[in-house]
Amino acid sequence: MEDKQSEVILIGIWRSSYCQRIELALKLKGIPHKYVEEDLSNKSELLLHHNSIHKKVPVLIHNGKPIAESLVILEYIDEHWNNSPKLFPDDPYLRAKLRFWANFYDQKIMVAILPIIMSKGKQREKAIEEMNELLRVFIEGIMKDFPEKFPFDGQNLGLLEVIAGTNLCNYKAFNEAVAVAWSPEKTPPELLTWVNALNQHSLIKQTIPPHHKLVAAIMEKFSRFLKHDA
Ligand SMILES: N[C@@H](CCC(=O)N[C@@H](CS)C(=O)NCC(=O)O)C(=O)O
Repeated sequence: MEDKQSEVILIGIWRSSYCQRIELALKLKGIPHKYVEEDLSNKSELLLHHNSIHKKVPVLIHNGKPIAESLVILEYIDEHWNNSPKLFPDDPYLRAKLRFWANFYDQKIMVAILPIIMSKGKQREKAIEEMNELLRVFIEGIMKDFPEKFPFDGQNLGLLEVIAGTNLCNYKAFNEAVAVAWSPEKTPPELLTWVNALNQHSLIKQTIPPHHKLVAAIMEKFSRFLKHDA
């Protein structure tokens, strides 16, 4: 049981899906918390002090103790508040599989958007193809490893739904701001069905930013690369 003195602070930036995944996990578990919006162009003492190694958001501060790196934070949340909806299954093998696909998502898919944004012409086409291929590998892999999760019941969000939901549910904003970063027709249909169902989840709806606000933020952040697309 949580003690009355428990204090949870999330340092984040609103437009980051690394931060939205933590926000979503806290909401899912019903964990009261304070949210502090960071200014990455002028990093606060709070951030520099609590994540002196990477100096990145998100950072979760629980009773004064900082935890950095979103996947580490999600695991901490699930272990500390272990009585409410679980992000991880109990079975060690399934937990290992889940960590594998979560790492794949972060190490491959989360970073595959930058080569699309920063290139043009044939290079961009190639980067888009690579993104579609990574998404194909991801959806086919998780359908094989977690067949009981498909079709998605629209209710139970586990680790992968939290990670991919807060990222892929924003795909229309990326497509509008950047280029066609993900072409659903070029990936297995189950991926779009899954993402559309995730998009209907009330807590995901509450957590991801409004489409137009996100389009504007992406265009502003990457304006020097996107100018040549106009
Ligand atoms: N691996 C990190 C990535 C977090 C990350 O890249 N955060 C970005 C915002 S989306 C950041 O704080 N960037 C600041 C910087 O690079 O100086 C995680 O999972 O938490």
